[in-house]
Amino acid sequence: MLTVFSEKHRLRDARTELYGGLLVPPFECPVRAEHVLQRVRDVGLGEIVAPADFAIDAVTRIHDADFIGFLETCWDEWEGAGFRGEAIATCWPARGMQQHRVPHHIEGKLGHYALAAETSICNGTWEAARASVNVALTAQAALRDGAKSAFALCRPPGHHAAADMFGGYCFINNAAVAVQAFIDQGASRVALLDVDFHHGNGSQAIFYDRDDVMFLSLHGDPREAFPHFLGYADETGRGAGEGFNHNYPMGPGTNYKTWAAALADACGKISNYAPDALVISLGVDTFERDPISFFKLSSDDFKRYGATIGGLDLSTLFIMEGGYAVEEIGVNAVNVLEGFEGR
Ligand code: SS9
Ligand code: ZN
Repeated sequence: MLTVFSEKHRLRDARTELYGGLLVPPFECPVRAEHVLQRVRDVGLGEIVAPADFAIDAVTRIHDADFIGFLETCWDEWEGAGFRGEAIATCWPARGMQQHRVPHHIEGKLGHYALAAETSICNGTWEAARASVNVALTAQAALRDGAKSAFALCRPPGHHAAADMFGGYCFINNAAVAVQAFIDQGASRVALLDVDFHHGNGSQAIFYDRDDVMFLSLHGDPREAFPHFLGYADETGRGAGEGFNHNYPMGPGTNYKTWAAALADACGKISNYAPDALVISLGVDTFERDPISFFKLSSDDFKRYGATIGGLDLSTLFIMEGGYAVEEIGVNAVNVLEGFEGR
């Protein structure tokens, strides 16, 4: 399987994450991608290529242009305002306040466009996010050109990013942009399966009204886990999209047996939908030793479920999302790909 990787991911190297009331080194850090790349090399998964440059149009098919403009200029505006730390949102349009007017001051803009406060914006964030979506689009183009599968080693991740919101370590929704590329190239139906520990709130929101994209997510119950305010089982889609959104929230301590039963159900729905392409939001923070999550999958379980996904026999694009046990992230992510290939 082809892997697409950009060195530019390193430009996303924030010093701070607001966690438990402390500013700590971010869980979402550059060494994550290096470990995955090393494992791809070690097992000889296949060719590794750098991304092509894509026009921003592919991104604005999914994201609002004003939001993209904000991401581009946020760091300069923040520095220009005289702040000394990294850019962190501290106030929001909460209940009863104006939701739609975008303030001029960077502090107000941050509150408007942020869905959470853990994700600091720093110099280089925009360039890395731009490179990350180019990685996804390059891998997508390989499928368009006939490849059966490809691995987009994206960093920063994307599934929490909505049309006009960043947060949960995500800025541009790489998977959603890739899904839209398939549709724009003529696909009638695309399935987006999110196996990251966290609910893919951004992806769900983006496709919630649509029947040409089925979104399915297996994740920590939002009553107990980030993003806390979306990801319930009764969120099934709206309008034309009714019946095309499927959430599988699961509680603390969920083991492989329970998780795999949810995956089997999701695969049944995907199979019935008969999509032209399958996109996987591949987060491996379901791992038993992940520092911020509560599922109990072992490294071997990743290989097992890769085989289940391979059994669907669909054109499949893997997009890297989360996974914070950095020592094991390479083995776990590549186990899914090897399982998929029947190795
Ligand atoms: C955990 C706080 C989680 C954000 C997590 C984003 C994961 C992206 N107690 N904060 S895959
Ligand atoms: Zn996650």
